[in-house]
Amino acid sequence: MRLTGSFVLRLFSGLVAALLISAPSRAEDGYQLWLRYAALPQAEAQALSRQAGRVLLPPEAGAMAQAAAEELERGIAGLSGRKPARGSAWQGPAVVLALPGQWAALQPLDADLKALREGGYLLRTMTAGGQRVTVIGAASERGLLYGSFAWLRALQTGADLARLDQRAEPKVAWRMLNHWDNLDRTVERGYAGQSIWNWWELPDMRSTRYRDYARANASLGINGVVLNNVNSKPEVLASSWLPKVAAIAEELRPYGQKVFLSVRFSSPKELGGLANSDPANPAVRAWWQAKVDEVYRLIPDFGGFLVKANSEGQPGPHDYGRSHAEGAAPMADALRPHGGLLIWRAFVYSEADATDRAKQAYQQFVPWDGQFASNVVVQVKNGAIDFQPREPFHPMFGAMPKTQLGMEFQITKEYLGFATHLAYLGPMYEEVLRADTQQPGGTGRATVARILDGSFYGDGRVTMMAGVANVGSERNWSGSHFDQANWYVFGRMAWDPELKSEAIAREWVQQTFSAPQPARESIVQLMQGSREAVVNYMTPLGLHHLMATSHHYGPGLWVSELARPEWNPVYYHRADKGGIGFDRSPSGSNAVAQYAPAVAARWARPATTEPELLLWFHHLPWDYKLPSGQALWPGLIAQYDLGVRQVGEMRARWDRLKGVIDAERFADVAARLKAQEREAQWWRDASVAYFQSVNGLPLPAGVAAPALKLEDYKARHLPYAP
Ligand code: GCV
Repeated sequence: MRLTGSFVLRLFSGLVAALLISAPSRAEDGYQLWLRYAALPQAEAQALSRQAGRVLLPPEAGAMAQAAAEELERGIAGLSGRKPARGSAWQGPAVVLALPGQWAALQPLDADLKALREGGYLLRTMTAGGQRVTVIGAASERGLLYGSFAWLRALQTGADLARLDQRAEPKVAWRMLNHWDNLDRTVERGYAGQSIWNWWELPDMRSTRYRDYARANASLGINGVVLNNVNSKPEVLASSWLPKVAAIAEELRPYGQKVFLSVRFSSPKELGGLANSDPANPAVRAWWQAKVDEVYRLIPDFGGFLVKANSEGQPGPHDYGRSHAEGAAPMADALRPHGGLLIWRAFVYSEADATDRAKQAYQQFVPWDGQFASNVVVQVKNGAIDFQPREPFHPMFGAMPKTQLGMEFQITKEYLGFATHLAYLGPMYEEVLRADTQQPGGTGRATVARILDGSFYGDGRVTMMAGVANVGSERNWSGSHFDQANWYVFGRMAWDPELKSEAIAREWVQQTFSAPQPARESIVQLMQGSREAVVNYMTPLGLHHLMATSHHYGPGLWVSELARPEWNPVYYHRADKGGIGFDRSPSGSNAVAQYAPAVAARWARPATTEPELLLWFHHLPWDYKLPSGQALWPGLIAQYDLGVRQVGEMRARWDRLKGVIDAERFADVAARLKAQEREAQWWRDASVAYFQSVNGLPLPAGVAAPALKLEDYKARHLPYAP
């Protein structure tokens, strides 16, 4: 037999492919996130390499299309075992990256492609120009990037590739991560090691993690990254610092992400040496303009600023007797000519104001509806207190129809057990997004999701959803493997706030674990119940902010001596001999009045308030009858016990996956669940012991006494908690 060169080549690549497909999977340390591209079963892998043997992109493709093609190559190689060839000639089965007018054979698609919104894409398997091709089409290169990731996701989540026909567009314009990363590389509320940004070594040294981080973000459609902590330092705007920012911008740019900076309101005075930072001072306005111009000279596609003002000791316009809208104006005006965005946070409460903290942001912002400039988005936390395991939706949503409001979720779990406890936040985000504010001013249902994506108002406003990042320099990025799912679900819901958390969990699991279907489904169920378990063992029935001082890890229900009333858990639970809960009904702080009338009426009465929010809105006697028929005291303990049991069930579920999940990740998750079970019991016991010390009631029959005395729980301190 004569061996021709091409025969040898085919034999060789066939062998390599077979080896790749049958090779044991590499060690699973979590670095690859959901972009593992683990080998498909053999038949599917072969079908894929037949269908996707080539990736076609036009020769003049720019950086984002190149990044898309590289990802396709990486993904196809991993999934099928064979790296596709790159080309621009129309021949053979191929995956084609297509913009309008680029491929003669795809001309009939041009109108559809042009109609896609920025970032939108179309995935279609079809015959064109005599070839069977998979088209990833868009109106711009950004859509090609997102479409490529979406196609790779479809490959791994059971889509019928032979008949693929999907079209998707982002519903929210700005899908952002907010890093609370400090310039010294510490991270406020970060549980995944040091900051990913190695500021000291920038701009010269650039970690390869920057690109991998950008790839992960792009796979979700995230298009904006605030690099630094909202508790900002003026130095971030120093001329000597900006080249570092520019270097990161360069790394993220091919993956479609713009960089933003958190800036300190008092920068004109502190960095610029001006007499003050009063927004009405013409010198202050000029300073902001000059600084912004300087930033854009270095970073022409710079995104804009994020500002925390007059909150928790940060300077702000109130220092000069001005409103937030007045305070925002100089920065907004400076950014506008460059197309920059100013994101102004509504997380404000004052040390000098005795009003219920839950009411303060609304009071400071709603009267100024319509006063913010067109390039300002007011960023509102999901609830009116602070990223609690459960909060009712923030009353500002729907209450400022003439202002662009954006969402701020927290991905890092400051109040939900850090990276130690497993809590999938999808159900929490979904609960908030689907809440119906019942506010007027638009058409259709006024859900938080529709207010955020602008469809309720239908006026083309700027829309935005931000998540406080949980990314750090730990090998697995998020501190724990399951916390990756929170980054993932945030990004997917920012793309489309109406997606369902369970479906997102399912697709994350499919990409993250190579396990048989029943095992994967078991993980999905574990995830879906996990946040409710945390609510039950930490803050059931609408209780909130009962965590230990400053680090917020573990119970601190008894804390009452901190300088500001609203820093103390006793401020929130208000437990005494007579009852428990914060009365926000008309007989109390009347925070309910900040909601639309129908919602306010529902939450004004205990009988019509959902049990999950009962003690958020009402102070009730210990013998108050819950809808379950139980009195409040035994009912509350039952919730704590349920939470502990739920974690036990999560742990047992995980333990059954031994041998099915790769050993490295199995062991890490198992260790965390063990700690979580112990700490759920700690929460339950400390809470029961404390409340019993206040109400003097006996434990209901059959209820286990706390393991230790209240004093022992009080004595437990965690001086080095992150
Ligand atoms: C960045 C909470 C956190 C703070 C955080 C603040 C904010 O209070 O505990 O660490 O500061 O929220 O969102 O500004």
